[in-house]
Amino acid sequence: MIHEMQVAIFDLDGVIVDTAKYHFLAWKRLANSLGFDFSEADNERLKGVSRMRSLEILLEIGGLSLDDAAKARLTDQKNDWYVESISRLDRSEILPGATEYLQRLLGRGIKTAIGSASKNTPLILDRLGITQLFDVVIDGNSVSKAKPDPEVFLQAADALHIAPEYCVVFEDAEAGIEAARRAGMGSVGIGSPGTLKDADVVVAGLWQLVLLG
Ligand code: B16
Ligand code: MG
Repeated sequence: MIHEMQVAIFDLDGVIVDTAKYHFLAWKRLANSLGFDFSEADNERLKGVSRMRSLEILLEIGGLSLDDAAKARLTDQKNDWYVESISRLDRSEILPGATEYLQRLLGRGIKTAIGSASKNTPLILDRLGITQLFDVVIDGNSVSKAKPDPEVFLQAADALHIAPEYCVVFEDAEAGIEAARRAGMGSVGIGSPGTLKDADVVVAGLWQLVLLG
């Protein structure tokens, strides 16, 4: 049975704003400081992935193996550089159609939520000036299991007291689409149908949904 959407849950990076480029610059700077290079293609592997797991992938690329204390120092360093760049974010970096689509949903009485892996979510929403467009924000500060685990999306549904089958997740990463499926929610992939083949619907960006009305 197909249910009409009552809650729209949005991933942040890649759906509302493209912070991947700033993650990339910080990870590349870290790799370079460790004596190896890190390409944009490598960065694709980090999208939607938690901070510590991202470092582990980066170290794998550089052929390095470090203890937990050293890894914690490196993730802190990367995050300091990343926060430095996102502190300069402004509204012009909101992805096309995101604000319009959120306003449309709220006008129709549909609840909105953020379901992101990023611990920097509050800062990013604040810099973009869109915190008030979300009824609930669930992010890396409140979840213990990373996508494809459904925890982040289930917490959002729970906070809004709506059953998962009435929720739809908007995601740019395969792991996020898988998390939506495991949560028992519908999914809209943001990106290419080739990569997001398990999504119920795929669009190039939220602007396409604004066009459809
Ligand atoms: P932070 P999303 C994810 O955001 C990013 O795609 C991923 O590259 C990043 O490592 C992760 O957040 C954690 O971010 O280091 O800021 O806590 O796509 O889940 O909105
Ligand atoms: Mg994402």
